[in-house]
Amino acid sequence: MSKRLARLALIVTLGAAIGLLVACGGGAQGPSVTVSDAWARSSPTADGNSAIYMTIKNAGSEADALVKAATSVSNVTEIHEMIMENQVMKMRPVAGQRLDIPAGGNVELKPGGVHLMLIGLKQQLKPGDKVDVTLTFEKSGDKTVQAEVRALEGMEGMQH
Ligand SMILES: [Cu+2]
Repeated sequence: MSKRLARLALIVTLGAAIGLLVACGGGAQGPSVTVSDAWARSSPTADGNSAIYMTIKNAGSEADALVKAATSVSNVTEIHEMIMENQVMKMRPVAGQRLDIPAGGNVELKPGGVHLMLIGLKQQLKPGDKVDVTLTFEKSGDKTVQAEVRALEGMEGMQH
């Protein structure tokens, strides 16, 4: 290789390295998902069902989706939503068990809205207890968060 070619090769290599640094340093690529204020509804008995609520925030530039949830305290965990049917609020599994978390968005799981349904409790959930929830996101992968058990005051007769 001539001296001149060698210098050219070096410049090209440096250029590529700088380009890579810029691409990685941007930080705005892809989704950036964080979960806050996760809590579980207390249960009066050691069997039956319960629900978990939380806020999922995506500060990134790309949408993500919650595609699965699991806990150690229930046999099954499903993503549910509430719908109005003949003037009655009903819940049903979210289509395809896929909850979109839009880029720059905030998705709130709360009583009367979208929730994680704990089906077939293995133990009673008492206020103050902690429940580990593993959330699987389409792009961000698995995230485990801790939900604190709280009583759902004033809504005893209402499910979820
Ligand atoms: Cu439900």
